[in-house]
This record gives sequence, C-alpha cells and structure tokens, in this order.
Amino acid sequence: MQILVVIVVVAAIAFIAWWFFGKHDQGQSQAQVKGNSQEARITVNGGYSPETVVLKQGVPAKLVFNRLDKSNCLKEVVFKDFGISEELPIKQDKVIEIDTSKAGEYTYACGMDMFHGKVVIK
Ligand SMILES: [Cu+2]
Repeated sequence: MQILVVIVVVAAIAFIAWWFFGKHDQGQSQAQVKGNSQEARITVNGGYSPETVVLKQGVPAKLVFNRLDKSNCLKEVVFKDFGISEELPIKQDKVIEIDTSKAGEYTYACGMDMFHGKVVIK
C-alpha cells in the first residue's frame, strides 16, 4: 500500500515538473523550411496552437491556419503589423503569407483582439 502512495506522489511531482519546465509543443514551433519557402501550421481552437511560430528571416513564409473553433470570435485573424486581416473558414486550410524581410516579434489576434498569437522572425 505504502509503495503505491510513493508511486502516485512521484508521478504527480514528475507531472508538475514537466508542466512547468518541460517543452510543450503547444507553445512554440519552428516553421519547416523547404527549398526557398517555409511553412507552419496553426490550429485555431479556443486560441492559436502553437501560440508562437518561429520563422527564418528572408525565407518567404506561409502560415496555414485551420480553424476548428466554430465561435465567431476566432473567425477573423488580424496581423496588424502586416496589414493583414483574413477570414478563416471552418476546417479548411487558409494560407496567409508573411513577409519575413524584417526580423522581430509580431503579434496577431482574433478580430476582437481577445486571442493572441505571435510570429518571431529571426
Ligand atoms: Cu475574438
């Protein structure tokens, strides 16, 4: 019985440690570079996943959004810094091209500025 308690406690600690210090793929991902272009997929479902996409500077980039969330809130995606505002169809790939000529961190949001994601160009 005692050994069982120890196992449960160790598992709980391991889970908490993973939660705080582990690398979550939810958080950040690097776009895949293929030849002279790069692509990253973003799932829209109660927010943007991954929240942050890292792009290589100078390589033309495509962000492929796929919205699973039916709420009106996430219908529109707005990249203020790039002057982009697009509607995302449900369960369909929507490609948004990003100009990667300037390094920096650029946030984007839903049409109501409630959910946020980030593009890092470096
Ligand atoms: Cu919204």
